[in-house]
Formats: sequence, C-alpha cells, structure tokens
Amino acid sequence: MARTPSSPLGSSTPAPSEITPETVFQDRRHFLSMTGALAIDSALPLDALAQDSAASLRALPGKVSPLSTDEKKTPWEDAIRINNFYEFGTYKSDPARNAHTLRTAPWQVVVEGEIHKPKTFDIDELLKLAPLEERVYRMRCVECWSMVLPWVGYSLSELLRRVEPTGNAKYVEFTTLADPQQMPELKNKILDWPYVEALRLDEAQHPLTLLCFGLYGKTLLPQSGAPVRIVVPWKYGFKSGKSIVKIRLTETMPTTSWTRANPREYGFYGNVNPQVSHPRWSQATEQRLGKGERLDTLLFNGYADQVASLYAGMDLKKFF
Ligand SMILES: Nc1nc2c(c(=O)[nH]1)N[C@H]1C(S)=C(S)[C@@H](COP(=O)(O)O)O[C@H]1N2
Ligand SMILES: [Mo]
Repeated sequence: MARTPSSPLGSSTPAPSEITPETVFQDRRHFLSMTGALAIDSALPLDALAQDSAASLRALPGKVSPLSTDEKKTPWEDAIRINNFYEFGTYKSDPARNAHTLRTAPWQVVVEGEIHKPKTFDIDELLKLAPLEERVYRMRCVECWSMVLPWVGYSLSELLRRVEPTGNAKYVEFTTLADPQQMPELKNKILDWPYVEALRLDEAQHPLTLLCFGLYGKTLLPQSGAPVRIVVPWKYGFKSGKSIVKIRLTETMPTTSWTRANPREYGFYGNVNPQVSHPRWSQATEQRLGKGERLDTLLFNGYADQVASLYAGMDLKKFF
C-alpha cells in the first residue's frame, strides 16, 4: 500500500485515531506545504475519465436564488478536480481519478426515523419534489481552502416538511453509500465507514441547507457527490455529506464520522469560525481557489446574518 491513511486534511497525513506527538509533527509539515500541494493539483490536466463522465451529464437548470452570493465563481474545472471524498482516496486529486466507479443509477434515498411518513425515494422522484434553484455558495474546507460554486437543488426543508417530523425529532443524520465494490478506499480504515454526518433539526430546516443534485447547471459528477448530496455553506465542508443513501431523523445527537475519529479536532457543529483554531492550525484565513489571494475567513463563512440566531447564547468555543 503506497499511501498512509489520512486525516480529513488530505495529503498523506495519518488517520486521526493514529495521531501521536510524532505524527503531529509530520502532519504539520504536510499542512505547511499544503498551499504548494494545491498549486500542483490545479495544474493537473483534466484527465480523459473526467471528460468522458462530463459528457454523460444531464442539464439541470435552476432559477438563480436570492440566497446566492455574487462573488466570482470558482471554475468548474477546479471544482471537479480538487475534491475531498475519502471513499475514493485521500489526495485531493484522487476522487477525480477514481470516482468514475460509482454507480449513480439506479439510486434510492431512504428517509426514516422520527417522522410520520417514512419513505424510500427514487432519485428521479426526489429531484422533482420541489423546484430546483441555483444557489451560488461560498464553501470553506477545514483545511483552509475555499470555493464559490453554483450548486443546483432545493432547501432540504422541502423534503423534511413532506415527511412530517414527529415531536421527538431533534437531529437529522445523513449516511453516504459504503460499497467496497465501488469505493476502493473503503478497504483502508481511514474512517469508520459509512461516512455519517448530522445536523440539528433547526440547522437542517434552515433555508440555506441545500439538498443538492447539480453543479454549474448539470448533474453532479461522482467526485462531487452524485447523484445527491448535502450542502451547508456556513459549516466546514466535512459537514456536507456526499452520495447520500439515508436520511434519518433522531431524538439524540448522532455520532458523526469525524467526531468519532477525533473528537478533540472535529466537533458536532463544524461552524466556520476564524476565532476558533483547529488544534493544529489557525482558521483565520483561507485560500480561495482560482484566485491568487488569501482571504480573511468570516464568522459562519459570511452567513452570520442568516444563521447566527441558531446559536444565540451558545459558547462557540465549546460547541465547535
Ligand atoms: N461521503 C463523503 N462526503 C464528504 C467527504 C468525504 O470524504 N466523504 N468529504 C467532505 C469534505 S472534508 C469536504 S471539504 C467536502 C468537499 O466537497 P467538494 O469536493 O465537492 O468540494 O465534501 C465533504 N463530504
Ligand atoms: Mo473539508
């Protein structure tokens, strides 16, 4: 095996469960070279596989939502070749190379748990549940890179409303597909697969939280989380699970994959906050892909006006 299992932080950093004082040092070295690594990644040509799969995409137009930012978008080519999708490898260029083995049809999403109307949706049915919108969102990875991308989808609240949460429902858990036949990296226990993420119910019901089927006016490529993913723009990217097969409403707080792997480094909330450092690096600034400059990171990734009230009275250092 050529590659060391990695932390959420890409490159060849160790598995979070394996982090020791020695590996922290190695990790730091990798992290410090990350801007360089990104530059190399973006210089990679879009390989033939990505071009082939791009040709198979369907148009997925959506009316531009007023929730969109008017900042300059990150080019599509960067969005589909610099990815985190550990099921297909831990280097940012791995998903573009490897994710073509994901079979995105047929696809079903099970919606269950604390709801009055549990239901298994075929992807086409889910796609037609509510009008599609284009949402241009800022995305901020915990690794300090960021993008501005035009996602296509509708507010997750549209789905949640229709399945009728019970009075007990307090959280929403999202589970990614975990099929070793399709996902080569599952054989390496980087995380306790499947990849599980979760939100508090009020976060999941917030209009910004997107059930996402497309990017740049087309269906998603596998590396972006086809055929359906979550996008939560005020949180670090790891909260936005890809290639979702199950949505479960629960009464108690679910254990999420990264929190299970390393609770000291990855809290349940994952809210973007320049004042709360990751234990191993600052979160104060970010590298905007497709732009040379480093930007100051904003509280809640710039969405404070919309979401700060969800956390009124909470100590954001404690609930990170
Ligand atoms: N299933 C799954 N979902 C995932 C990940 C992953 O490894 N597996 N990585 C997360 C992280 S860390 C980030 S930053 C975003 C990246 O999304 P993008 O590649 O579309 O930019 O996906 C998130 N969703
Ligand atoms: Mo990330």
